[in-house]
Amino acid sequence: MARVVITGVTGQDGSYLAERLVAEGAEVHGLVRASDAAAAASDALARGVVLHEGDLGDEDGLRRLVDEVEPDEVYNLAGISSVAQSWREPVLTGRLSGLSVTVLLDAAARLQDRTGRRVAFVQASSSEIFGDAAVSPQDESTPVRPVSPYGAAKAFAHHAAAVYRGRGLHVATCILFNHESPRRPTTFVTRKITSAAARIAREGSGTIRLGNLAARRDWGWAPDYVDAMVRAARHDVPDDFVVASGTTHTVAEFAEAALRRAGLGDDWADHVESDPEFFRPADASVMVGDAGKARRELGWTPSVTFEEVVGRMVDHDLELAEREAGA
Ligand code: GDR
Repeated sequence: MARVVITGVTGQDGSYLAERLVAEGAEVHGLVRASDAAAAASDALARGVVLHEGDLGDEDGLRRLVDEVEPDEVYNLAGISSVAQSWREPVLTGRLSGLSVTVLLDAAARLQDRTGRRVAFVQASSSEIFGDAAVSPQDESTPVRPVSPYGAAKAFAHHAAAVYRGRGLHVATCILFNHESPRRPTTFVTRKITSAAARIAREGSGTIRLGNLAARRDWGWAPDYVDAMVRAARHDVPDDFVVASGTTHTVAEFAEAALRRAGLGDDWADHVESDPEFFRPADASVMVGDAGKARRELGWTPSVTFEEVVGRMVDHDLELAEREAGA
């Protein structure tokens, strides 16, 4: 039975990944912050995850976790995941999403040396490492040139992963483009839109205040991206893999699709406003990934289209709004 450590187990990807690995019969250990521990405990019990309270900023604690569990696979999904937040807390972002990755990589490499067993490590890398890329679509050879503190932290971690791969650790990076689900918090634009669309549909009026409506992103379905990470961990050759749908849409198009799904099709534009408050100091204008390498080498394919991602999220939020109204 595989023993697995997941950092960020309470997040969108971590929870899907934990469910999948538990269903496969793996022994899954998850790192949770003290502040999330109580809430996570009830969920984790249902998911069959062994929780370990800890913090990415605590180097000794991270090393102890790896030493004690002696995992076959480590999935590093924890960190500050919001680009917008990284502009407010750049130093913390660098520490948690950048430096702490080195601690985990180093602990995994030492474990491998000590036990002589392969330790597979997957780093959740990000399309944000490419910044405002000069080429489109972006692939594994696109220059790393971030434009946000989050992107810089992820770029550091991405390079650190390659360093430890060179040292003999089985490190794969999945360069994840945006991936969504009903488990997304509303701090991200997709869920902000779908939850607002459901509220507007329910109340009959209202607007969604957004930032840059022209930003183009490559939005996929989160469980598909988790599947890519598992494939990367178990692939013979540790490598970098872009994980993306290959299609790109503007924020305005996402809003239109969501409002249409919620039954507000014809006058969808009346429900959307652009507000300078939500613009970022710098933001990539077009992101779209070429996942050809993941398709060829990992046999990975995305299974859910853009329209269906939007549809599933809106349907979930309509149901939620209905339940809350009835409560
Ligand atoms: P992103 O996701 O920054 O790409 O990072 P987010 O959903 O926050 O933004 C996507 C795009 O939408 C624009 N935008 C807004 N964003 C937010 N949050 N709120 C708004 O009101 C709004 N209006 C427009 C943004 O400027 C941006 O262009 C996500 C995270 O999951 C990262 O962890 C991950 O690494 C990357 O995707 C790939």
